[in-house]
Amino acid sequence: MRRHPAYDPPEYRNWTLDPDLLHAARRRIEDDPERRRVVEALSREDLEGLYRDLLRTRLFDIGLKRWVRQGVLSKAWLGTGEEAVTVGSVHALDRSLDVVCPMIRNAGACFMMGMPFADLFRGYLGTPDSPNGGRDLHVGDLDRRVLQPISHMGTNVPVMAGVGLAFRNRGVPGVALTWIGDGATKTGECHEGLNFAAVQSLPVVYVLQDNRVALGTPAEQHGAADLGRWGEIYGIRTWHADGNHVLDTFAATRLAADHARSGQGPGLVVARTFRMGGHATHDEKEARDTFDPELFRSWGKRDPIGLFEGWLEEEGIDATRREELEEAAAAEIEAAAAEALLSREIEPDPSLAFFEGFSAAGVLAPIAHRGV
Ligand SMILES: Cc1ncc(C[n+]2csc(CCOP(=O)(O)OP(=O)(O)O)c2C)c(N)n1
Ligand SMILES: [Mg+2]
Repeated sequence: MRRHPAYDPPEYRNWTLDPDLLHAARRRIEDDPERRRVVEALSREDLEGLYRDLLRTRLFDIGLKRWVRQGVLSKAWLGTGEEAVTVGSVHALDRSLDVVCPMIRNAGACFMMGMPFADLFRGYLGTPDSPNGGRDLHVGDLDRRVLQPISHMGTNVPVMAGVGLAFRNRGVPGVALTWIGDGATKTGECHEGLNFAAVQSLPVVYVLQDNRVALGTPAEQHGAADLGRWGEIYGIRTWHADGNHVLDTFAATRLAADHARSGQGPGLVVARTFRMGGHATHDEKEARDTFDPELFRSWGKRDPIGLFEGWLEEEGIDATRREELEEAAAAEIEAAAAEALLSREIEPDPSLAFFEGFSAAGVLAPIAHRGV
């Protein structure tokens, strides 16, 4: 993809493909018969779809970062370098049936489930026409099977166990999927939710997005030194994934989702990755000061988009076709950002200041009428 020197991490600016990394990515799929079967079933259209969504996820983040630089926003939470975790796992789902609850670093899941980009930008702007009326930058849309998270880490884990329970009780063959940060693994809610999902054998997929940091605390210091065998504690079947390899995350999540959908209980995908920036745009320097520069260097070589371009080249999806897809994605995001900015003209309804809480029936109605 075209690099964006003003917004990209320095490691991405003059990015070139390391053939050894591409070779290792191939081996990872080819040496595992189950993953190989899942990846070989992908059509050219599917591969282009994965690429398009990687680009859209990166370009959406760049759009937000530009707004921060321009003073439109005070900060933004980005997923730079972690895009393949979100894109691979959402593509592994049945998007007409399954429900996701994306954390802030998984914002790409919202548009992959069908939410308009302009609405995601409006969520950040807090305009009255944003999906939650401007109340929170976390957004969702139950009609599009996206459950809006709250800011409190770990709370999505039991909530999605509840969605899985609803699926089972109503005889709907859906899967509930959410992501868990390495830091969030330390919350009580996370523990309770995983335990409940496991003992009830619920159709839930948890994707552990292990970027080895929580805010400014490295995983070794917050007590998550090795999460590789974490699922065993709960008796949850685990698939390990290279979180910078979109096809590996896709294949691992598809296997976990098949397992959960067939009634065998929850699945855990442990995806190792790295945050190529700060917790948000305000502390990028702190992240650079916290981590060994070698980590940025080695993970920078593993840009999930660049690596997948190497794969696509070998599949005959050449630079000309990739540029077409990129131009379309960039135009789409550009138009959505411009559209969302217009929403700043809308006067908020003063009665929103006296908001008295949701009625339970109101919140549950959209999911109830879909038989979830
Ligand atoms: C219960 C709770 N405690 C603290 C916070 C403040 N907080 C927000 S994000 C974050 C770190 C999250 O780390 P991790 O789960 O690894 O996710 P990442 O940001 O790395 O994607 C913290 C401590 C919070 N939102 N909720
Ligand atoms: Mg983390």
